Amino acid sequence: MTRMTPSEAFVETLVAQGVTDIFGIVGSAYMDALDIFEPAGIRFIPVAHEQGAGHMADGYSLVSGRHGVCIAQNGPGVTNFVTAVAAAYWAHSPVVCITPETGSNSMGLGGFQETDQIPIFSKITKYQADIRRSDRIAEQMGRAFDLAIAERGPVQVNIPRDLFYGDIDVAIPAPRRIERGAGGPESLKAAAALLAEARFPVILAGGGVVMAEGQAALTELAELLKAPVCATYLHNDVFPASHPLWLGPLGYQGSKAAMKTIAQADVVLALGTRLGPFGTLPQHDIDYWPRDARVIQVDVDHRVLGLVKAIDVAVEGDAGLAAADMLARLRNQPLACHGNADDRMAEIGRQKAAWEAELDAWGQDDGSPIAPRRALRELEKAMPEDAMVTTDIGNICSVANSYLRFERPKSFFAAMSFGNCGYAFPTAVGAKFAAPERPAVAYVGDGAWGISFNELLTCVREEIGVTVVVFNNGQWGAEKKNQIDFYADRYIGTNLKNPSWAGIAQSFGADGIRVDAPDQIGDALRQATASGRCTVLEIMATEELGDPFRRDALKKPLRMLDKYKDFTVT
Ligand SMILES: Cc1ncc(C[n+]2csc(CCOP(=O)(O)OP(=O)(O)O)c2C)c(N)n1
Ligand SMILES: [Mg+2]
Repeated sequence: MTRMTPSEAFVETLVAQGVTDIFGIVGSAYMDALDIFEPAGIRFIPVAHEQGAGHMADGYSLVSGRHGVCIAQNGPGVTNFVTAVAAAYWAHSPVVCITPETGSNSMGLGGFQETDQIPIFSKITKYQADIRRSDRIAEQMGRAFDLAIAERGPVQVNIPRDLFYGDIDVAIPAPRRIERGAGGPESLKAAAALLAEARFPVILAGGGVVMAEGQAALTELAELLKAPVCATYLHNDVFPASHPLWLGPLGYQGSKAAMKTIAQADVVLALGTRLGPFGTLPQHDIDYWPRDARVIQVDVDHRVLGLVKAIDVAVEGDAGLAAADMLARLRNQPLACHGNADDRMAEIGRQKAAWEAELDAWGQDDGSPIAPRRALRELEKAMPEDAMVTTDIGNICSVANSYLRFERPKSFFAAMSFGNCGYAFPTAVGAKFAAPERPAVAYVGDGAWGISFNELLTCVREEIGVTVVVFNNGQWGAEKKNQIDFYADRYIGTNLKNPSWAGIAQSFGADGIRVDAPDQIGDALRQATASGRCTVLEIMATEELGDPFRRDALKKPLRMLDKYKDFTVT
């Protein structure tokens, strides 16, 4: 035990957990601790809005493999975190959200900046350290940091502001990292037996493979089985796009080659994925999920095994270790899938070629303003090889799913199933802080840009060279698409009147480039990513829109009252 102040215990626990960067906005609530961040070796990154800090912590954690940490003033600063923490929850990001609270000496009196901060985060965190005694700060905080990694998700550290003061005897806990395993031996044996019998095995690889750093084991297993590899929705970086067995992502605006191939599977190995319902919805009018196939699902979280899809074998294990274990079991066995491997390779080749030809045909338009698919194809071709790309929620950003290919993991970050507009840019900023040597590129629609462009302030102040591609189509396009398809073209709230986003960027002190023609896109992207400066590429896009997100969840409107009868659509 050492005698120190609670602020010192707080900062020493951060140091013990390896924290070197914290995103937030200053506040009196934690200024006593903030004052010693620098001598502790912790950089405080001041942002424009706490939501931005939360997303930056998310991007930072996914790239670094360490915690992303954010902190704010009690009350309004803390409530500004909510959207970002919810997004991190569904992205399985180990974000530590530090929420100083109103003083324990006046709690309940409705003094200043008071709200009950525990219920607000209760459904979007894996663990909440609600500190009520200053001499437990280090112990409870250490546990929160440990659980963020062990359970892969955000945690909250809630500290009444008066508890930073005083003096305590304390031992700073060392981080505890729990070793993972491949899974139960019986389930792994059953999984290997299914794979050995399979005549058309397909691997569906999810974010768990990236988090487990299991790409090498996945690749070896796929090569042994000559099994094509599909990526789960928005996990396009799980398998190298140049690999002959690569097929691309399933899900909204995903790869037709992946969909048409998995539809033929007799055994699916779902590796490191919860098989989220949105990610396997029919797309491009293809209902591809192979209902008759036998499914092996591997995940570290036993609660998601068999939750969404019917499965035959459940393996509670680390995706990489489980893949390595199955590989070892299968290596010296006769495998049914070897008998027809050449046919399968030929089939994969045909499906990939057909999908590429379709993408090429869609990307021919030379017009100005620029057709979205042409823009996305040009960006794909000019993307630096080790780029980290984030995408927002929006129609063009979602269509980008067909065009985002990666060679290495930890390269693609999207607003997974929380789907919040405004995610991509601050997440790219956080990613860039974690890996300053890699180009960071955010794809953002003009509507979502209105939510998030304030973080240009952070980039300029902190000299962070993120490239933002803003698709200016003058509309909240993804939602307008619903009004086109379901609401007789009644555009309520979906048309946008934009300023010059390139000009706005310049006035912030960043670079801004307006791009009017497709043949300017490649050079503009290369220039922006090489410049080391924060740059907004404003792509002047047509109003063309791809399929809507939620055709599954919308119905043609029926009105029963006379006054609304003209608003029925049949
Ligand atoms: C925070 C938030 N608000 C609203 C929505 C609903 N929403 C989903 S997509 C979308 C439109 C996005 O428009 P834009 O960013 O311009 O991209 P576009 O669809 O035009 O390509 C909206 C409003 C959301 N997902 N998140
Ligand atoms: Mg738009």
